Formats: sequence, C-alpha cells, structure tokens
Amino acid sequence: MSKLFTIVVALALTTSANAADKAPVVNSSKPNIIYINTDDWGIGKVPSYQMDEASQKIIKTPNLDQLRRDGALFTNAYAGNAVCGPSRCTLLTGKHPGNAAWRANSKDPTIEQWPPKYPMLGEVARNAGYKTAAFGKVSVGGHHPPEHITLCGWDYWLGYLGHVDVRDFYANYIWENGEKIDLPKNTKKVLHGTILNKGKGTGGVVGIGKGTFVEDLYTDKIIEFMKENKEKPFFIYFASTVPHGGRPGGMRVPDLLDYDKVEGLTRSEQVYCALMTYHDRSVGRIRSAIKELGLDQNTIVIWTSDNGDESSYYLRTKTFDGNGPFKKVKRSLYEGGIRVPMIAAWPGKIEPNSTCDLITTQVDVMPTVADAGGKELTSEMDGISIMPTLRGERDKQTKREYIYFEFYEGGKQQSVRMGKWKAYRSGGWNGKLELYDLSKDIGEEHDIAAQHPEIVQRMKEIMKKEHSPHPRWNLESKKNSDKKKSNNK
Ligand SMILES: [Ca+2]
Ligand SMILES: [Ca+2]
Repeated sequence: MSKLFTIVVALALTTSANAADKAPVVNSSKPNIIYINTDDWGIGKVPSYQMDEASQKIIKTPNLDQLRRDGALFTNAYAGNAVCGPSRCTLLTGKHPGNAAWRANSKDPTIEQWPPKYPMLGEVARNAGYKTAAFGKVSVGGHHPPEHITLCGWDYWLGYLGHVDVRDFYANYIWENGEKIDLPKNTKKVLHGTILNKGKGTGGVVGIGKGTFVEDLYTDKIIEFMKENKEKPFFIYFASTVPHGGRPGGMRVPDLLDYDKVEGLTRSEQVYCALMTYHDRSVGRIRSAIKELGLDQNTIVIWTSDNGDESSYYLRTKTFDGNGPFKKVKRSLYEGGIRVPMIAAWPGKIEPNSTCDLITTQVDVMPTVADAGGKELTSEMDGISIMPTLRGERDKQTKREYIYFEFYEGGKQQSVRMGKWKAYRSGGWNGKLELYDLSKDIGEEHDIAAQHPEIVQRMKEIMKKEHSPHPRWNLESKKNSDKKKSNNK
C-alpha cells in the first residue's frame, strides 16, 4: 500500500465528516480516466489488430501502436449498438439496447422519456468525485438543445448538438458549455478554394482545409482541461468524429500527410487515412501531456470506436478490409456492426502488450467509472464494472452470462452473445433465430440453430426478457402488427 493511500485511509478513519470535507482533494485513490470514442473506425482498420494487410501497411497510427504496446488489446469488445445514436445512448445512459431510449438513429424518444430521470454518464462520474468534461460528438442520440448536453453531467463541454452538425471538421462555429461561439478562421472563402474532389458519392467536400481543424481544437482543449484539473481526479470523454465524414461537412484535413504518395489510394482514401493519422496525433499529444503533468501512473486511457466499419457513403474502403474477419458492417447486429477495437493502458496496472478476451460493451463504461470513483453500482446501470480487469486483477472480474442488443434499422434486429455462442434474429419475434459458434465460426457463416434447440430456446428467452417495451420500437412482425391494426378498425 502506498504511503499516500495509507494517509488517506487514516484520515478517513480518524476525522469527522466535517473535517474530511475540508481535507484537500487527493487523487491517488481515484485514477483519472480518459475515454476516447472514435466514430465508425472499423476494427480491421486499426493496425494493432493485425486483421488487414493493407491497413497495417498503409494506415499510420504510431501513437495507437504505442498505446497497444503499453496496455491491453481487447479482443471481445463491443460497441453500445450498431450505429452512432443508439450506441452513444447506451454509453451515456448506462442502459443496454433493450432498455435504451434510442434504439435507432431515425427517431427521437418521446418527450416523456427525455431527458431521463436517471443520472447520465457525466453525472455518475461527477458523483463519484470526478471533474468531468466532454468533447466532440457529445449528443446522446439525435439532436439536442444545448442544455440537454450539459444535463449529461459535464463540468465542461465543447462540441456539437447533433449527429449531422458535428460532421464538419472545419465548421465556422462550435458550442462551448451551451454557448455558440465563432471559429472565425473557418470562412467559406478559405474552404472554397480547397476542394479537391466533389460530386455524387463523396459525401460532401473532400480535401484540404486551411482554418481551425476541429479535431486539433478538441485536443488543445483536452490538454488545457487536464492542466487546469491536474490536482483533481478527472473524467474526460473525447467523442472524436474521426474518421466519420459525410454531408454537410464532408472530409477535410490540414494536410494529406504523404498519403497522396501511396500508390493506388483514391483521393477519398488519402483524406480518410490522413484523418486517422491526425486523430492518432491527438492520442499522442494527450498521452504526452499526461506524462508532462506527472499523471501517467494514475491515468487510464481507453481508446475505442462507437460501431463497426462504415462503407456505404464513403466509397473509400475498397483498399482496406475494414470489418476484419467479421460479418457485415455498421447498422448490423452481426459481429461486423458491433465488434469494435478497444485498447486500454494504465501504467503499473494493465500488463504491457497484453491481450484481454473479456466480453465487454460500452454499457460497462458507466459502472466502471462509478467503481473507479469508489461508488457502488446502482440498479439503474445495466453493465458491469471492468475495473478489476483494468487494475490487473482479472481473477476478481465479475463476468456476465450474456450481452444483448436490439436495433431497428435494416429490419428489427436482435442479437445475443453468450460465451462462444452468438444468436442473431431479424424480423422481430417471428423472425428465424440464427445461431453461430464464434469459437469455430468468427464470420457467422454456418447457422447451426437446428443442431442446438436448447441453446436456441435459451436465446429466445433472453431476447424476450431483455427487451423492454418502448412506444417507438416494438418487435411485432409486420404481418402481426398489420393484423392488429385491422382488428382495431
Ligand atoms: Ca458512428
Ligand atoms: Ca472482411
């Protein structure tokens, strides 16, 4: 036990509550946490995962490679859901997809449901003793008034209100703590002359920007926040929009970083790769700042992505195998839509250059943060704390029997991961349940439901149990709901 920790314990034991209130904040008992959640970064495109030769050869992420060498590569990490809004909703509300307010990007919850009565991630962190800050795509789902972002529990936030406005890496404004501020360098004129490529299918403007690159601005402000709060434990949520692009902002970077010299890359791919390398620099800058502030022994850095790989509107993934060995991409509850990269480092606790096969999803972030701050988990949290794993005490790690997903784009999808088993169903209650053994069939190619009726039955029970009714989303099959409607006439 460290000397400092002994003193803290002694203080807590011997002083009255009043005196304890006046005691200086000592952050050695609570690790700082920096949670970096990228946007649509497919697991195949993370060179450390070694799933795609082209990604390993072409995409430069030296700082993520270093993070991996310093920490653990999670091989069974899942996003909150298969697409931005629902995934972030799970992360920020601590509700799994069967209980979540957002279960598709397309519709908002009802006014009775939002804002919720239960505490959200920032508030849980704050209640656990953390100074809290959020950067980037801070929306829980859909588009919010600024006060709803603040309500999540952030002492400081910088970013955008929704999922569309946030896509512009050179927007001429940004929101800071509920106030809209100008980014005067990002004039239309400056950007107008920088278009390298436009037209159908590129998802907006692709090219070079010469103003304030918002990804860098987030990083500057994260470092500033850490400096200001280095004496306190802090929790930072960095929702980078890299490598997501799309209308209306498109994809722009300050420089192509020599990706234009790589043979065979399309212009979109050059910009796309440069975006990833710019984000990688952000990770490097943040980690250097942690070291300079003397906080590295007491800071957990977790890096991940909010859903599987995206290909539909980028038209730039042909060179790369973005989903690795997994089936489908973003918007699917097959593994390719939800299995994500996750790398965590904590010097002295997480074994360097290790791998971890714990099945974890973004629903676990909230209980993990509460636990890190010494708080009990509440019944409102659907996940488990992975602090024992992060502390290097894997034998103490609580494991769950299964994880559950549901999602309402591309059919009514449900899936369950239970040990080696993966169940998938599309079409609601009456859809055919497919069963895969991931230990032998990582690509979900061989449906063996017919051979395992007892597992199928169990999976159906889990799907029934974990789905909670929602006014916007139900699992009735279309036929049945049509029948109901005509019966009601
Ligand atoms: Ca996303
Ligand atoms: Ca693949």
